[in-house]
Amino acid sequence: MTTRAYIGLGSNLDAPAEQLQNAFQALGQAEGTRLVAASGLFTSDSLLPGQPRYTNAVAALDTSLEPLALLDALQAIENDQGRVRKERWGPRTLDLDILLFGDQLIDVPRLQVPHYHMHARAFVLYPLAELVPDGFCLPDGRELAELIRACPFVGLERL
Ligand code: A4P
Ligand code: MG
Repeated sequence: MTTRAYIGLGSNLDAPAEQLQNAFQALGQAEGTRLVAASGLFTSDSLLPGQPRYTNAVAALDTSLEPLALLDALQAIENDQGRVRKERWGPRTLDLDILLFGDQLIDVPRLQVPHYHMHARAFVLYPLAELVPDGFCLPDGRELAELIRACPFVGLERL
């Protein structure tokens, strides 16, 4: 059995667009997962002042992995691409977040899904919208199109 998962990609160090292209490739090669689709790349200013601009995208995966095994696989890809965890929210070569895992609600110490704040982040919602069918809803029943209407495109640039 496979589950459709959506992964948020972000980078603001060391050629972000290349980091994301490499990450899409790595996601496609990860054991037990298949890359179904990749969104376009979007740039925006960091939510934290004083950090380089971010490039973000979203990937759709079909995976036979359990959620925590998928998180392990994503963290291995982050590490392969030179992620150094110094401080939470610090600049990074690659950040991979599990946005959605089927329609599951997950709340364990290592993993909360849906990813917190995804419902209010333009750099998540707009690329996600490129990959989902019309009328797509989050597990809490809120429609993606509605979240997007409440979250203007302002400051986002599609490469
Ligand atoms: N974790 C819990 N839930 C999840 C999940 N759904 N997916 C845990 C992935 N990981 C999850 O993550 C810290 C821990 O969160 C992990 O060990 C995992 O067990 P991390 O990637 O080391 O830390 P982080 O990314 O620094 O923290 P966080 O909270 O994910 O940061 P955000 O929210 O991603 O914010 N501005 C723009 N324009 N674009 C961005 O992408 N990103 C950030 C970082 C700030 N500003 C930004 C952007
Ligand atoms: Mg993260």
